[in-house]
Amino acid sequence: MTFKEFMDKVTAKNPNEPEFLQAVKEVIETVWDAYESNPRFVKNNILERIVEPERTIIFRVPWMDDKGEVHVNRGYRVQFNSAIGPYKGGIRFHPSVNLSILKFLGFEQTFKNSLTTLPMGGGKGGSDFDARGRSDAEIMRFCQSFMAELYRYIGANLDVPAGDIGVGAREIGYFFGMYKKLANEFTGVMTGKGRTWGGSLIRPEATGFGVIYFVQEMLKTKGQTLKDKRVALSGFGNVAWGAAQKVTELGGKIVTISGPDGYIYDAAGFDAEKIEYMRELRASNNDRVKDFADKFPGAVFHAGKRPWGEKVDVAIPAATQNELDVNDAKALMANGVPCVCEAANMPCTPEAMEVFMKARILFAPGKAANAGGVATSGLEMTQNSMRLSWSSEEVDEKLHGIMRNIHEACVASGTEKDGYVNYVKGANIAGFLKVAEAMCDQGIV
Ligand code: 2IT
Repeated sequence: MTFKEFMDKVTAKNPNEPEFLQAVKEVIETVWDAYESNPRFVKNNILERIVEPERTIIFRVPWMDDKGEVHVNRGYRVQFNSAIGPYKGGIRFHPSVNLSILKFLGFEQTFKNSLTTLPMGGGKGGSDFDARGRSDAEIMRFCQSFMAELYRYIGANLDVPAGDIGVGAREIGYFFGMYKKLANEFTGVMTGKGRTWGGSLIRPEATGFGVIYFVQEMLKTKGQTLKDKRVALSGFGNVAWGAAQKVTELGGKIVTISGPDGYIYDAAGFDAEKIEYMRELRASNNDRVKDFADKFPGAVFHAGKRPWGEKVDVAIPAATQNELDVNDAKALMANGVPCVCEAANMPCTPEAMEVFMKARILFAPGKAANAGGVATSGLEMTQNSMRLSWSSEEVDEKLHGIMRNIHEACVASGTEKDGYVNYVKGANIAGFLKVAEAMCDQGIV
C-alpha cells in the first residue's frame, strides 16, 4: 500500500471529518518510513488499526435552563487507544464540538500521552454546549446531566477525563461530584481536581509552564534564552495564562493575547496584575478580550484581527485548532520570527507549518510542546493511587524533567541530514513507535 492509497481509504471511511483527516495525514506521513521498514508493524496492520478509535460513545444531554426551558446537547467520549494505559484526555465544551474534532483530538492525545513516558492511553470527549452567558446553576445542571451518562464508561483504571476548552476546575468539580454519587466511590476518575480533594498542585499552570520549558529547550539549541524576548500569545485561557506567568518569570515580555473578538497589543509586557486579570476574563464567561484594553491603558485592542502581524521573537498559538493559517505564517516570517511553538492542539494549518519548516525556523508541534498538561494529569493519577500529595516544587521538577525528555526525544527522532530538527517528525515518530510496539505485543485486539 502507498501512502496515498492509505489516505484514500481513511478518507472514504471517515467522510466529513476534515480535522480528523488532517491530523491523521500529518502523523502518518511522517511515520510512514518507520512503519514500512518494520515488518512486525506491517504484519499487524498497525496503521489501519491505529486510526480507528477503540470505542466512541455518543449520547443525549438534556438540561433545564434557569427559566425552565429544556435544551438538548450532544455528548461524546472517543476512547481512542488504550495500548499503553487507560484512556486519558480532556473534555471540551464549545459550540464547534463535533465528532471530527473530538476524533482528531483523541488521535493526537494518543501520541502526546505516549511522549510523556507515563502510562496513559488516548481519549477525548466533550459537547457542543455553549457556556457563554450561562449561570453557575445552569453549568452545574449541564455537567451533572453529562456525567449521568458518561459515568458508565469511565473509571480510574479505564478512562480518566480532565479539562479542555470550556472545562476548568468548576466543571471538573461538578463532574466529580456527580460521578461519586452515581458510582458510589471516591476514586481518581478525573484529573484537574481541586487541591483539597485529590487535585495536583501545579496542574492549572502545567500546560503553559510545560510549553515554555519546551521553548527554553528549543532556544537553548541556538544558545539563546527567553530573557528580553517579545512573545506573542493567542488565546486568553488556561494555557495562555500559564505560559504568560512563566515567560514573565523568565524575563521575557508577553505583548499579545487574543479572543474571538480580536487581539490586545501591550508593548509594556504583562505583570502579575495583568496575568491575574486574564483569569478574571476567563471566569467572566463572555469570550472577549476587549475588556483588557479598557482596564489597562497602554494596551491596544485590534478588533477582529489575529496577533500574528506583530513583530516578535516567539509566537505561541494557544487558542484552538487551525487558528494560524498560511497568511499568518507568511506575516510572521516577513517579520523574521525565529521560533513558533504550538500550545493549542493543531493550531497551525498544514500550509502554515510548511512555511515554517521550509524556512527552517524552530517550530514545535502541540503534541510535544503542550504535553505538560496531561503529563501533570498523569502525576495527579500517581498521587491519587498512592493516596498522598506532592509539593509544588516536586511536581514542577517532574514536569520540567518530562518536558526536557520530550525535547530530547524529538531531537533524537527528528534531526534531518542537514542538522535541522524537524520537531513534527520527531514527536510523531517517538510517540508512534511506543504505541505501535505495545499494540503488536498485545495481539490482534
Ligand atoms: O489537550 C490536552 O492535553 C488536555 N486537554 C489535557 C488532558 C488531560 O487529561 O489532562
